[in-house]
Amino acid sequence: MDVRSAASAPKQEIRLEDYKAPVFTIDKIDLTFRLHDDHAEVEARSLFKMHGDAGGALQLDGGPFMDLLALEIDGQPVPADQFVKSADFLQIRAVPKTFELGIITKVYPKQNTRLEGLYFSGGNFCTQCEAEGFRHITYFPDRPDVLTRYMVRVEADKESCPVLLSNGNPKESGDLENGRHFAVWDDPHLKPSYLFALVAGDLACQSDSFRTASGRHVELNIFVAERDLDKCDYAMQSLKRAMVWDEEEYGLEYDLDVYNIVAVSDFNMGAMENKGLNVFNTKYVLASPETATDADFDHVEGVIGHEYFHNWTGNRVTCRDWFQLSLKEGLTVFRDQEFSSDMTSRAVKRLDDVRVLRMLQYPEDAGPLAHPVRPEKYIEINNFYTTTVYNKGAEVIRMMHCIIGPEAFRKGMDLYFERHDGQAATCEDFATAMEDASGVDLKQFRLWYSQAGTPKVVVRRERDGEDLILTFEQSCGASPGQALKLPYHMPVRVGLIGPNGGDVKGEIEGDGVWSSSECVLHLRNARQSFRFRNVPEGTVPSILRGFSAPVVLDHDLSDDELAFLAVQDSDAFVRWEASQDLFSRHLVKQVETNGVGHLPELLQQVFVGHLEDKDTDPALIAELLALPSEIALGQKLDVLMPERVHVAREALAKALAGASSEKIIALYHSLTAGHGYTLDQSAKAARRLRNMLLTYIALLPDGEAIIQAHYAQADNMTDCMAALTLIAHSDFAFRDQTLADFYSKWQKNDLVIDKWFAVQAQSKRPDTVARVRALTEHEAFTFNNPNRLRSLISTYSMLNQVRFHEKSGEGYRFLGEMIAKVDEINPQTAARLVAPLGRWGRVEEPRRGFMKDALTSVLKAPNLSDDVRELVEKSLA
Ligand code: B3K
Ligand code: ZN
Repeated sequence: MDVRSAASAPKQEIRLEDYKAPVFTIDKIDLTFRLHDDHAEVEARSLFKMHGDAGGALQLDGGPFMDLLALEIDGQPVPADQFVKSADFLQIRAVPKTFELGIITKVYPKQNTRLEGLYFSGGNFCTQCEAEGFRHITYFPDRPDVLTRYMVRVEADKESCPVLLSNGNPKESGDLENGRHFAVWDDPHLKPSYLFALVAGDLACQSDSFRTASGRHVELNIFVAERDLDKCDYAMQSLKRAMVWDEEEYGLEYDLDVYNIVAVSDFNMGAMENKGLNVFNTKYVLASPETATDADFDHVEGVIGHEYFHNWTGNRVTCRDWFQLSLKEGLTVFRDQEFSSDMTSRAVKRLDDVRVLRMLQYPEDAGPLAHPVRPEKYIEINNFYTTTVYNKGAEVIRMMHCIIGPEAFRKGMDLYFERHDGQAATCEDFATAMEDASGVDLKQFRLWYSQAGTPKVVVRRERDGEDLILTFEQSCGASPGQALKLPYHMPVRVGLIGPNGGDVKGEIEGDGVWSSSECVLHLRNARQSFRFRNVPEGTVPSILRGFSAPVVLDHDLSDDELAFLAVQDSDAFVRWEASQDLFSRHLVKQVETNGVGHLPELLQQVFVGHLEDKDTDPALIAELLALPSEIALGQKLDVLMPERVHVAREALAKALAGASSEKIIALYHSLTAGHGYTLDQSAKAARRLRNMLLTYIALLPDGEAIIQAHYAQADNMTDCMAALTLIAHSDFAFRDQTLADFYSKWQKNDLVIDKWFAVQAQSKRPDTVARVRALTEHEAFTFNNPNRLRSLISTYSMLNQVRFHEKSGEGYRFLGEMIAKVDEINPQTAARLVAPLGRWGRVEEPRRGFMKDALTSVLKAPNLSDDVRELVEKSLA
């Protein structure tokens, strides 16, 4: 069946306010999959119970890519005039109160390039059902509030598919005729269809086991292609660490006899938390020192943890409807962030998370695709797996944690599970549990779920005799469909640093509470003041510690005060933020005046102070030394001027490098000595600092030789990529040869070749857009693999500000063409490429016109998907 010819009518908008509970329950479903080379037959038998007056009809969700072979009620075929089938649904005119529904469908996994439903990847059958993939396997009420018990039988050829997996516990297996075999899986837990999974293929397996606190023996398996078996160890260790962590932090144990993870190379996202059978993108499972960077190892640990934590926050308690997505995603991101903080460095992890939020979520919240953490309407739900739902959603949970405190938060989690285990719940249910456990009123706080946009907070100081008064003003700009915003309840963590660098306390007048050396101020009004009594002259406030609320802060600290905080603050976030603010202030001035001025003494002093700091974690020093990214600087300008930002930032980096070259090189070499490769935190931190120093060394006259040596001597991918990134930016004579050598060395390893594409897409060289276009013709490039598309096209358009915003408009035209092309193959992944073109409001003509032209040209593509159409239309509005 031709995938494109089956296009259905455009989808209608779905609204939260229209939610209606299902009028039936399903006691159980028995599924049989008969997998064949060119198709699969799926037999589904479900026990329905209708409640109330449903008018006697039953409507099931379906999809345009499957054939209906049989339809029965209680064993009797349903006559053709008793049902209607469209591309998207199946309606049976009249059904009894209770009945068994039998359906046989035929699907075509090898033709499924959308990677949703049942598809084929790297020689294996696998599924992706969240959010609405199950309806492409069989007709079913494919909504998260229909929970049922699944029994699954898989039949396939024994030689090509020796491994047969589904959710739950293994029940039975055996041989069949004609070289085929079967396996039966029984999942005792109720679950919605989006958590269904099946995998069948020829996979190797790394096994281990875990004993839960209450004594359950759990078999742990990671299934990968045979050639990747040596790269699963870190994922397995991470899984065991996650299991221990959830027991210790939340008292949550695993609840099946097996935990299976399968890694596939063609996957639309990072991973999927299917009950007992996680399916992962290989990127978040496979890691070895030769092929993965330290950041890759951290991501593996984070995503393994994330999917594991979903077993409770997502699976045991799931979402009532997709508007509640952040109920599971925001909460689970918060949990994985905390897990990673405990496993690595809390301070540095927080900076990483804040950076991601500002780089991806803030632009979303400020642009045409802005939506609340709990959206109110959507056309294509897959478009709402956004950084707002995930990352801002996690910040919302973090703020609750800060407002009610860790003990009450844990009590609230316990209460949430006590009340909602086995149910489909709402964000409101979660907030209520937190409120009931803490006794804190979170009514106003709930605005974080319903209002879109990043609030701005302006803080000003006043002295009144011995007292310091901080006055805060909060506001939030209009966003699509929301002109006016009400003030939020936001927690602002504040410390006071006395003139000698020590903490100062001053009794607060206003809604704030001290705990040890800092306090939490509760902002609830548009304008609110707090008086701190008896604060010594020269005290500097340290505001928004730990980035306690996802806002844009505008303060009145002087450059000298920022420099003081950058060195003295005990809060790592404010230290880093103060350094960044200091650099940004200078750079924004340079951009606005198109200046190439001198290096201010103060900036150099702060930079040298960081270089000479022997007391701080080297990973944090690395971040303190980093200049704000071009994207972060761009956000500080009313009108984005990408070239000026690039030139000003390069000039400052070069000046800083030049002024401290000896110190930089000495520190670089001191970190080299005696460090054999290990994955210890201290070794990772040393590599982070050393590789940060290398970015400055690249700007020195003798930098080329050091970088060449760094590359040649690298015994791990972290060091190798640090050098290769700089080489790809450079005019070094050995540039092209190095890239060619890297390619031939790694051409059989897809994840490493993704890095090779990404490093070229990130290059700031003026010829980048032409090279990126040429790379789409490279033998290793394919439009069918989402990782490859992201490594080249998303890296270029989302991370390379100056080269994407080429004045010629070529970057925009290229992206527009790519979106249309990818949409023919994989609409979900195509839709994820759209956002950069929607940011035309931040640039001036001619760029603005070119961006809109690129969007308009996408709309002209024949058979455009609902996924892409929804985002492009909103982006043009
Ligand atoms: N829950 C999945 C995401 C599914 C996306 C569907 N388009 C991964 C995760 O957040 O863990
Ligand atoms: Zn998730």
